[in-house]
Amino acid sequence: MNARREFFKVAGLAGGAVAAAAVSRVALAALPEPVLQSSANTMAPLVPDTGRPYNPVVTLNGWTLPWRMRQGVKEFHLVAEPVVREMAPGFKAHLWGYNGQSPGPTIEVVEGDRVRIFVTNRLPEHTSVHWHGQRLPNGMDGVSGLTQPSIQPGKTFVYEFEARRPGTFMYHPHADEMTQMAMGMMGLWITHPKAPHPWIAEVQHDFCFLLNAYDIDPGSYTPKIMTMLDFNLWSWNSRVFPGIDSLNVRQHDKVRIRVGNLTMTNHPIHLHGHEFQVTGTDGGPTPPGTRWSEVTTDVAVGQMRQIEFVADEPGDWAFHCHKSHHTMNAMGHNVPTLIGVDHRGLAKQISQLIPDYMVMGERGMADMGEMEMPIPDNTAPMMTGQGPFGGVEMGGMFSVLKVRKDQPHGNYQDPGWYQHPPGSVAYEWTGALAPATRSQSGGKAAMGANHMPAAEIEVQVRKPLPKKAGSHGEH
Ligand SMILES: [Cu+2]
Repeated sequence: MNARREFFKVAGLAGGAVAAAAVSRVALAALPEPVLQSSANTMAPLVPDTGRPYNPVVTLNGWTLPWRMRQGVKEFHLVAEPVVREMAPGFKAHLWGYNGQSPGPTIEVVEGDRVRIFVTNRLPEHTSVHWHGQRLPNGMDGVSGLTQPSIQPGKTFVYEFEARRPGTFMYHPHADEMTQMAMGMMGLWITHPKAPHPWIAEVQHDFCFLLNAYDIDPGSYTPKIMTMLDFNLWSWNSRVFPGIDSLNVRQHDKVRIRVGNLTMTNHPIHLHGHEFQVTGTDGGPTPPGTRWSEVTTDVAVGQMRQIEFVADEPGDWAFHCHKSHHTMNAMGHNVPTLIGVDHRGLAKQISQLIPDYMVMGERGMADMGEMEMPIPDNTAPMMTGQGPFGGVEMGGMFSVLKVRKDQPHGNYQDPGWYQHPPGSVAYEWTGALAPATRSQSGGKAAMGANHMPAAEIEVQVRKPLPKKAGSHGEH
């Protein structure tokens, strides 16, 4: 007996109720089932089985949201909700996101697709979704109060528009933004071209991730939402190194990487071993005549950038934000610079009072990566990660591009560490060291010796300590 007849029997209904029952079934069928994902692994690309074909992207430590086609419309269902995100092995954060993850799943569509997105709010406060960078009717722009009422907890709203231009886009709330973005609510949107496009290359690997940042005290789980600049976790798709998967590609393949920035500062994204071109910006693909080669590109706040290169150099190539504080995890930001300060005597005295006391920093901060320093539960080490030659001493926005001649196409498995050809690795000099000789040149044209100061001047600088809360700055 089918469910519908069962329903009639139980409800004791007949003839006249059929219309009402049919309506409710249609209403129920109108809402696609939300798909949830709680794993922080990089999921295989979602090859489209309905709608127009395209080459799907790979979301680093993320996934693509499945859809259903309904009368020619591509339907998605986003659920805004609290989530637990593993930001690195051993470190979980209590964030807000979509469909079980922060960031939310990547949405992939094709230029010209009609898209309908159901957004259900399971947060404790109202929200909305802004489709960052899209051409759409004003009322679909998702700015709560301005273009729509906000979505109250428990309610579902429907957004519908045509994906008018190809490119890399983002989505995020436009309601209590400071809180909701600090809590991790954001996602990527990729619009593929509907036909071969003269400015959009065919690539064999198409990666994407969002730059995001959190301020989570060591040992705690929830971001401090009032932080504006002094974040302590700089992440890619809410993961920090060594929790960010490597980008594994086949040698001589063309690679595209799409990056969106939803942090509060810019990030100069740097690739080792290759030059790339910026082939797409917020406005979509760039005309080829405007492109030049770079090894670093700055991604400003709220921007999207696409880079492309041929991965022709085999190896394990660092790929990271070039702000060195962004390749570290949570640390005490008030640690003074102690390089050159010998505190051996001091440490001995303090250790008589506090047996576990350790001094760090007088030879640089590399100690942090080496020493087995006890850290609070649920905390990512400040700089860590083991490579084949030792500690990588990195954290935050850092990953590795792995280029291999035998990486199978369509295979994103980590191939392990690079096997260097003999004689191609930097090595220790074990011969005699010649004594240093001082250069005899006093400088010539621009700055002759007679312009030099008479005596050497040694400058000692110490940065002022941050102001205590409640104290007033002097002007
Ligand atoms: Cu950065």
